[in-house]
Amino acid sequence: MRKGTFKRKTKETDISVDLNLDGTGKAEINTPIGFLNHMLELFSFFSKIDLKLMASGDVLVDFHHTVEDIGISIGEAVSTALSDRAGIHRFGHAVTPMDEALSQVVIDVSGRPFLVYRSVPLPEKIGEMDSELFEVFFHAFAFRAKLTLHINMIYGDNGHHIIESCFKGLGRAMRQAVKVTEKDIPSTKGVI
Ligand SMILES: [Mn+2]
Repeated sequence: MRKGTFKRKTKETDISVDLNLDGTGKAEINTPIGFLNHMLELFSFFSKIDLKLMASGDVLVDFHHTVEDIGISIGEAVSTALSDRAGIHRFGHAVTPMDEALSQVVIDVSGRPFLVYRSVPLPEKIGEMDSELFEVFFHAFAFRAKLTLHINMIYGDNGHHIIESCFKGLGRAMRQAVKVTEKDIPSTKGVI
């Protein structure tokens, strides 16, 4: 079982993550941001990554610190769980509809942190969450998990649907990318 744990306590946030890449998609998510809880439960379900996340933070300022630090913490735990990344499929992709919305998510667990984020126009807030924070989350996650992540929103009208298709897609793409399908480290360099 490939497991990762990460704890981070600062003056702004207090976060702990326990995850299992070889899980069944069991989520226990407890953050002060309802919409993010909903998104991370979907991510866990579709990735089959068991995810236990406890987070509190200075949400009276705004959600920025908490969202960013949750992205950092999940990314770090994923990186720990992947260890030397031997045997992983490495690539994953998903085109995911949610009613009228469609998004494309592509992952390369490359060891090279990168985010391409192409958004369609979103409402200023989804739930209580500022829409600009989704990019903050995906950036923190990709950079700490050390993977290349492309989030390409293709179209959609409803902000909830558009973002939900992205998080489901992230889960589906991660499931493929971290699955053990190879014998060796999947790079011609021999190192990821
Ligand atoms: Mn929903």
